[in-house]
Order: sequence, then structure tokens, then C-alpha cells
Amino acid sequence: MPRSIVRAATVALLTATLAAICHAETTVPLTNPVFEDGFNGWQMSPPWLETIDNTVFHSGGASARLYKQSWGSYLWQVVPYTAAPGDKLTFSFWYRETGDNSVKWLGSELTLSTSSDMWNGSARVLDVGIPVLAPNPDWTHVQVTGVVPGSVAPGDYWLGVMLQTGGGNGGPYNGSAWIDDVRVTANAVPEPAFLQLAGLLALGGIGALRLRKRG
Ligand SMILES: [Ca+2]
Repeated sequence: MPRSIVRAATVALLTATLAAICHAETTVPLTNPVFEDGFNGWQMSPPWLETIDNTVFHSGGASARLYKQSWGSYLWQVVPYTAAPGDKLTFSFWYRETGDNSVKWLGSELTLSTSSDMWNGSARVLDVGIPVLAPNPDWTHVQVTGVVPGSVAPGDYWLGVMLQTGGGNGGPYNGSAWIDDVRVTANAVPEPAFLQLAGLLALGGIGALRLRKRG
């Protein structure tokens, strides 16, 4: 095989490998995102509109059930996250929802903030919302992705996820929303030093191949 073709194939393989490494998806650790441990890790408001349902669930043996009322029903949690501009954050969960079609939305959002209080709107540097979801009696997967803006300084932040149903839009408010398998994934931006190391490794790989062919 001509050396130029071998070299091109090697570069392509190394490039693909490095691209996979550089864009590796990591799961941001949430506490009890599957609701198998009650509401451990979650905050809620008001506390009488949320229950753990052991008869309706998407995974395991439990889900969170939110009852629709005019003032809304909220579940949320906040975890530390070290962010860099360009980080791609994907927020996803499974839901099913019943009730009057006049309440058509389930508002949920992912926030990145300088404050551990995700209700503090002025502290947010990223806010990715899911504004409208039609009631669906079947389990449905939903996800939304946001990118940390270039104006955000690299460093330690607080990542919040909020699940909400009911509220607004007039009544009547009947029915429930069930939530399960909440997940946040991140495609972290590689550090410049890592890219330099990866480039050297790629060049080293090409050199080793040359030596092997000459030997
Ligand atoms: Ca579950």
C-alpha cells in the first residue's frame, strides 16, 4: 500500500479517535434523579402538590407525581458544576401527563448560576427552558440543550434543574404530571493543554507507523 495512503488513513483514524475523546459525553451527577429514594436530593414547592408514585413509573419502582394547581407545582435541585465557555449541557427527562387540555404546559428549565439559589434570576449565566409540553398519557422523552456562552468566565458554578407543571393559563386545573429519569449530560470543552498533548500523541502515532514500515 502506498505510504501516503497509509499515512492519510492513520491521520483519519487518529483524528476520529481524538474527536471522540474531545467530545466525550459525561453525566452530571444529580442526587436521586430516578426518584427511587423518595424526594431525597430534591426541593419542592408547595410540599402538598408532589408525591412519590409507586404504581406509575418509567424506571425502577417509583416516579415523582406533580398535581396541577393554579400556582404551579415545582421540584428542583442544584449541584456544583465547573463550566467553561462552549460547554454543551443537555437536560432530559421522561414525563407523562393527564388532565384538562386547558393546562397544556409543563415548564421546566436548566440553569447555570453563580448562586446556589436557582430562583435568583439575576445570578444566572445560562437558562434553558422547556416552555410547552402537551399533555401526553404515554411516557414521553423530552430534552433540551444549551451552550455556555463565550462571555461566561471558566470556573465553578451551580447547575440547577427544575421541573414544573400547572399554574398560569387559566383553569380548570385537574390532572397530574409524572416525572422520571431526570438527566443532565455535558460535552466538556477540552483544555488547550489537552489538545496540545493530543496533537503530539497523534504525531507520535504517525512516527511509530513510519518506523515500523521502515523496519
Ligand atoms: Ca424511577
